[in-house]
Amino acid sequence: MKFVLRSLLVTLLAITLIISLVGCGSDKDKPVLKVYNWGDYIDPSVLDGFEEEYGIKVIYDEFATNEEMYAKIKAGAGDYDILIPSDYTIKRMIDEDMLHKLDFDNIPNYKYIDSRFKDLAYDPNNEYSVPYMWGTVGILYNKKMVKEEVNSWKILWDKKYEKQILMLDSIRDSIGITLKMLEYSLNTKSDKELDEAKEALIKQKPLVLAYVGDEVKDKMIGGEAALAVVWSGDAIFAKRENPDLEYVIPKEGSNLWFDSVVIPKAGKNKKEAELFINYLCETEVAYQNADYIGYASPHIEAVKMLPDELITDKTAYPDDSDLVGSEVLEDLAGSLVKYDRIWTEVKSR
Ligand code: N2P
Repeated sequence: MKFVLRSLLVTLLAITLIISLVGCGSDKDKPVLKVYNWGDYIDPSVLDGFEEEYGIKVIYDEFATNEEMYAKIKAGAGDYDILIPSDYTIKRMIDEDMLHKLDFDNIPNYKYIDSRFKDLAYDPNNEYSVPYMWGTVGILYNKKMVKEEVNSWKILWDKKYEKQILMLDSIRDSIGITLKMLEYSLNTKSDKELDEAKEALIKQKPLVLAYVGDEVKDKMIGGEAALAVVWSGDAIFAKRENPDLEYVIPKEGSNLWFDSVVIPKAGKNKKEAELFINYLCETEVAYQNADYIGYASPHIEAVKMLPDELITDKTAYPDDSDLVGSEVLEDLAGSLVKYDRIWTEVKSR
């Protein structure tokens, strides 16, 4: 009897041990990192690499615009540890005390970031953000469908291209390029200029096939439209798939943008977040990521490793002369409601 009891106890102990060992190895006990990034904006193997190297589970979600991301965080609806917003939205989040200052001792690879991308106006002393990618907004067009020279935003108002035009479903991008078409600043707060932009967008609407997000790439690759407003890296991606496509920054100038990695106060894992930022800035990782997504990297060493055909392509890496007249978006603070009203009105027509 004693023997039976003892072997029963031993078996029980062994089972408990096995359960706890298996439990340790399972995902539920791993530290986690919640990342919120733009759609199609990372090489998935970068995330796998981070999980493997550090044993940290990455929970990854995507947004389509800065405004969508901001609204979610502001509403307390996402406890993300990492966000990758654009310049003007980072400024707004700093002003509203939504971001942690970064501990750069934990991000030694920050040294690889080109100083051209440090201390920019949205984060003047570079305390809150680490540059991720940069680029422009421009027109992607299909040379088989558009036979004339494309050099002005005005072509997006040409009736010849009725229902062959794709606009971005993004308030600052679409109002911004309309303001540039009218030769105004894309940061204007002037009621008169904004009124003109609204009228122009309403006039353009019958020519627009759709207001789109990431699907713009597939639509242009598939030849579904002749002209589209796109972000430069998406143009690189689409041009790789369809050689009939070409990208241009119109002569009136455009939006020059910077997307940077930040740590929101809403998150719970600042240490893991800084580890992740440092990982993104490892040369091999930054190279692999930039090569995969096509967007321009601010990482000096990674850029050196990229294929010649990418770094000599002005779509991704424009010269200063291509950027004449281009502006960086600024946070509009109280004047944002004017833009909101315009966009609501245009979309509801
Ligand atoms: C990629 C998103 C690009 C970000 N789909 C433009 N700032």
